[in-house]
Amino acid sequence: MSHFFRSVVAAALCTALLAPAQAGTLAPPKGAVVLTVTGKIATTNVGATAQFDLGQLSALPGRVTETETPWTKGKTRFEGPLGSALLDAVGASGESLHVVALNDYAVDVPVEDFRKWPVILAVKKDGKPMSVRDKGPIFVIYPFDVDPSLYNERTFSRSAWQVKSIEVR
Ligand SMILES: Nc1nc2c(c(=O)[nH]1)N[C@H]1C(S)=C(S)[C@@H](COP(=O)(O)O)O[C@H]1N2
Ligand SMILES: [Mo]
Repeated sequence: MSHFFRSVVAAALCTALLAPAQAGTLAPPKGAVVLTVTGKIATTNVGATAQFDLGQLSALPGRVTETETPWTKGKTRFEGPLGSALLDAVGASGESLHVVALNDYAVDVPVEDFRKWPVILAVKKDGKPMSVRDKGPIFVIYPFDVDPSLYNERTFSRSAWQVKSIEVR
C-alpha cells in the first residue's frame, strides 16, 4: 500500500474510533409503537424521540437466550434485539437507562450492562410474540445462559417486563 493510502486508511480509522455517538437515521414506525426511547440519543424519528414498532425491533441484530427464569417454568426460548444494538440504533450516549413498564414499574439499568453482556429486549417467547398478559410485548432478558452468576436479585430487579419506554440518562 502506498504511503498516501495508508494515511487515508489511518485517518478514516481515527475518525471511526474517536467519533461520538453517531446520528444515524431511523425510519418512522409503520405499525403500533411498542417502545419509545428518549433522553441522550443522537438518532430520532418522531420529534425528539426514537419510536419502534415490533418489526423494527426484530430487524435489529438479536440473540436467542434459552434459559430458566424465576418467572417461567423449565427452559424458555427468548428472542429479541440486543440491548447494545438498540443503543447503537438510537446513538445513545448516557450512562444509565431508566426503563419504564406499562404498570409504571421503573428501574435504572447501567448502560454498561448492555455493553458487557448480550442482554436482549425479548419480543418473542418460544417463537411467539408475548401478550401484555404474558409479560410482553418487551421483556428485558439477561444472558443467564452465558453467565450463571447473573442469576441474582439485582439482575432480577433489572429484568423489567411489559417495557414501554427507556430514557437514556
Ligand atoms: N413490569 C414489571 N417488571 C418487573 C417488576 C414489576 O413490578 N413490573 N418487578 C421487578 C423486580 S423488583 C423483581 S425482583 C422481579 C420480581 O419478580 P417477581 O414478581 O416474580 O418476584 O421482577 C422485576 N420486573
Ligand atoms: Mo425486586
